[in-house]
Amino acid sequence: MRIDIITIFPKMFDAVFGESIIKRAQEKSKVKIYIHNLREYSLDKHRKVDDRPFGGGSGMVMRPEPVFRAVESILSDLSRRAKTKVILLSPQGQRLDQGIAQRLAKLKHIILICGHYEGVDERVRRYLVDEEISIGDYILTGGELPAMVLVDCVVRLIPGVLGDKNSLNFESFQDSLLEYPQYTRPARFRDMCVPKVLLSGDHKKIAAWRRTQAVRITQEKRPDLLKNKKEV
Ligand code: 9D3
Repeated sequence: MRIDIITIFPKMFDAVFGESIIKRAQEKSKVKIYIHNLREYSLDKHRKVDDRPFGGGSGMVMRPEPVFRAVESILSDLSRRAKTKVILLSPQGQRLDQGIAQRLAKLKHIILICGHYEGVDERVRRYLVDEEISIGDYILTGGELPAMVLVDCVVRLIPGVLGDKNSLNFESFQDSLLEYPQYTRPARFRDMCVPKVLLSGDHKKIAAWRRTQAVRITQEKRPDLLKNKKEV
């Protein structure tokens, strides 16, 4: 998969994409991530990327020209536009969830536009963007953190990024449950003991216990996650 990110803060991505699983996924050529500085696509003499809103009002609006030029330049690099989606990170978007991540993970190429200021010129939304995505109902200062969240959850779904264990679990019921209680050594810590079943060596019993616990915890903490599920 190829991911292009258009942003006015390119340095924000270095730490997140330069570590851990995303770093390894790039090294293994499972994903290629390109960060583009929006300012470099501005034809304005001061490389301005924002301007005052027509009709007045507070705040600034992202100008269409640099955004269109950035997307067009990325697309012209490529032989074809197949399985490419242009995505705007915006508070108006559909809320990111695991289903959206799974759908995006099947694409060849995504282009992410990080919104800023009070918003982007509506023509970007209407004529350039295929899809708008939000990461939740709270107000952030821009689309950069949401873009990193989206990349993180999509990249881990690309086959070969995590290893085979994950791909077997793909879209399974287990994925919509919260985690069962986990323990590690020692078996007894300050008089607090690990549940006996986990020390029993009976793998069937352990699996059954974990499943029951996962369902119980999900029912208690996030009953909404179980609502659309039939099999328990
Ligand atoms: C206070 C300004 N708001 C007026 C209605 C609009 C607004 C514009 C831009 C609010 C936040 C932002 C910056 N946020 C994003 O670009 C963003 C975002 C978010 O704030 N929350 C969750 N997901 C996302 S995706 C992009």
